[in-house]
Amino acid sequence: MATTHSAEAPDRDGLQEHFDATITRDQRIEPRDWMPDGYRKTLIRQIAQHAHSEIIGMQPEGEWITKAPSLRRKAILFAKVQDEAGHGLYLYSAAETLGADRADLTARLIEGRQKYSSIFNYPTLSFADVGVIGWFVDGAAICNQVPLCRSSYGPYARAMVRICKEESFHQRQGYELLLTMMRGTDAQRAMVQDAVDRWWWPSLMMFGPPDDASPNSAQSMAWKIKRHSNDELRQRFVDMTVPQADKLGVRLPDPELRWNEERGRHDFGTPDWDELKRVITGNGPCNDRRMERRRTAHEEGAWVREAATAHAAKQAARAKDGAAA
Ligand code: BYC
Repeated sequence: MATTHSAEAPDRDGLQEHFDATITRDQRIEPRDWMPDGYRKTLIRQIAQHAHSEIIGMQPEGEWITKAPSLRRKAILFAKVQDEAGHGLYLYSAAETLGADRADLTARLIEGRQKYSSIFNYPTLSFADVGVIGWFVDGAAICNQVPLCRSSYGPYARAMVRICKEESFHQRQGYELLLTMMRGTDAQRAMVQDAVDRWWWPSLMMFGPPDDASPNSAQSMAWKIKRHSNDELRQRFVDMTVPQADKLGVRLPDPELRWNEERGRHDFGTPDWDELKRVITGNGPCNDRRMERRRTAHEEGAWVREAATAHAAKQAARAKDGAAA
């Protein structure tokens, strides 16, 4: 561990050397360790975007809680959306270990100064979308986030371990819902295919721009924050999903999708990168709706934050009085 708190703390060159050696040895950087400003900023950016994605990501599926077709499906969906709130909270806590302030990060999101994942700016038009989000979006999240369990920053990596366990339950509930619908009526099968058609390409975009247009990847990989490039993880997701689509009996909407014997991987078409740019810059189908909902929830939750703060102050004052008595 690159601890900086001893009286003989090494000079700046020594600190950098110690940091570099920690990364090279595949050991973890912890909150009290010295780290370069760029490393800290990159982590705050990525962790905050990830936290915001979890919180905004509650909306598209959350809209179906009151419309779920059975009590069992409602309970499952409720639990999943609640897990996403929990993921957001672990991640905001991880960002706070880097000196960020959760209220400030929330303000940045609400003011449009920080991003969240493009995927949550698409509408959920039928209950099949709940299944496809579990299958594709949580499946993509697993491909992207399992390697983050080995991220060089300790609190982020540890948060990811628990998040990934929950994501794999989320993915299976989505796939199980789709299997059930595919065993149903023609109308239900058509609903699943329609949801697959709408969510496939946006799911591939979750992995970020192609490697040659990803400004942050090289440095993030050198710091071992990211362990694989955007294109590598996208490829893994395609390879993982194709056999699952066959088993389910749906068609993935890509005429260029085929197995490449030589590469031992699937070839696939190019996502519409202009669409990704539009969605990231606030011009996707649901950006305004998502942000409006988030702002309203924040304003309507002000009394809860005030009450919690007043309660914490009262508890602290009582503890102090108790200690003095
Ligand atoms: N959407 O240089 P790049 C979940 C931005 S939550 C929006 O490749 P990087 C779930 C990128 O931030 C899923 N923005 O960046 C929740 C950067 O912008 P800035 C969320 C995107 O960071 C509820 C710029 O484009 N997952 O699974 O090296 C229900 C250039 O990109 C996107 C995470 O957050 C995008 N798709 O790589 C269900 C995982 N792609 O900041 C499920 C953690 C790129 O320079 N994050 N941008 O202005 C990561 O792994 C990486 O941050 C990314 C991007 C792969 C996403």
